[in-house]
Amino acid sequence: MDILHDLESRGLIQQTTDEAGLSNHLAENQVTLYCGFDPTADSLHIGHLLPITILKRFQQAGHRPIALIGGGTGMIGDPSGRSSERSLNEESVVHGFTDSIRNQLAGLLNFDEGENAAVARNNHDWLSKITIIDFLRDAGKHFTVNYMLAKDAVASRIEHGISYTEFSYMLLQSYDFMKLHEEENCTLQIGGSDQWGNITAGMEFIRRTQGDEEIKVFGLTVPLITKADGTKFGKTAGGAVWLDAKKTSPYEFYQFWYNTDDRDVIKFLNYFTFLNQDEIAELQKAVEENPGAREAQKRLAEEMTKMVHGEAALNQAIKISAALFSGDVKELTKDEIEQGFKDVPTYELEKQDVNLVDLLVDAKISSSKRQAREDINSGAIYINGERNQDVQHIVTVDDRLEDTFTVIRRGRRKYFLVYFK
Ligand code: 629
Repeated sequence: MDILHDLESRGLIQQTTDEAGLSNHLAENQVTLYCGFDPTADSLHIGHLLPITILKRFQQAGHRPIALIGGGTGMIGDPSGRSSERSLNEESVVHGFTDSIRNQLAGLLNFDEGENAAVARNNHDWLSKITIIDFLRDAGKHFTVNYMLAKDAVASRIEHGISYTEFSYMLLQSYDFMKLHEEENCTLQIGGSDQWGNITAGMEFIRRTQGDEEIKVFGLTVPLITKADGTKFGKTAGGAVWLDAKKTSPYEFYQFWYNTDDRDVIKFLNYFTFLNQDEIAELQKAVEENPGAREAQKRLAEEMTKMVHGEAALNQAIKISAALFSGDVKELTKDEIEQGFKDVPTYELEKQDVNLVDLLVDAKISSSKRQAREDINSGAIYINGERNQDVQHIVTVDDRLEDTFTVIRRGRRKYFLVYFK
């Protein structure tokens, strides 16, 4: 199957500027394409994953992807898809974000394989060098304000206001497409559907500056990801799902995908994974016949965690998930306990022996001493996975995992962590 049909069958194409033309262009050439990522945080998040996998799909089909890091545009702020003005970050902050994001992209795309190795470029390299006079003459003159006002990103902000800074953003992104077309023979820009206006502005700019009717440049956007329950994709109670393991642990990342709704899981397998149609059809059957087994969710979580964090982190995530499910937490390492119990109520105290009843009350696991004794007597209290029915029990070094943690469970699933400093 050719790349466009593969994308289409996965539901990954929102819009293309000239589908037939692009299809021919891809059939006849090794095409250089790009997607841009602005350094607005110290990490990419799950919302960036779709265009990244599209770049990978094009690369696997023999084309050449450029990951453009917006070291320059990140200083300005894209108004696309936003209802209010962004606050500007300090230059040194943007530089720091740029480095982090470049490193992340390096781990996700193949930058060292032969003639279609991925390429990284930073638009700060050229945008920071243009003078204002050249910019207004060479770029500004090709855009009418009328054309710019008609773009969604601007039109939707007219009522509440948009700064001249953000208004100008589309010219910078257009300049990039022109630059990459010139220097890298880049002929296709991809992005989320929020980028349609910026992508088509760039195509317009290339046509006008190169003044050649024969010039072939294309744009392709992927759909906005929606969920069956109507909530926003990529957000959890804890906020965004980041690709940086320090911000969202591989275990949390695994759990995020594992918790996908039955109604969304097949769509997400199509969107995000490299499984083929037969494998996905098998998993669809599994969802229909035995949804309780969550086979499709498990596979999705595995594929995604492996892609972003690697095989070892995936195995850890699986181990933590199994331990938390069975209650058998004794074999977990310090790092695994920290990942698995990050969102669990944690009580800190000095390394010392403590009476279990007192601990249950102090850590707010039981509401009173009387309740604590009742909880212990009734068999509701587990220490590191083992039921403890001794109301006299003293929690000692023997109850500390890695000499630091005591995992207390009350009832079937309610976990608490005692952290001995
Ligand atoms: C210079 C900068 C370019 C081309 C693109 C850009 C960045 C672009 C943008 N993109 C979003 C971002 O940086 O703001 N103006 O966070 C984000 N993108 C990936 C997808 C997106 C988009 O990185 O296109 O739709 C999210 O899925 O919002 O020359």
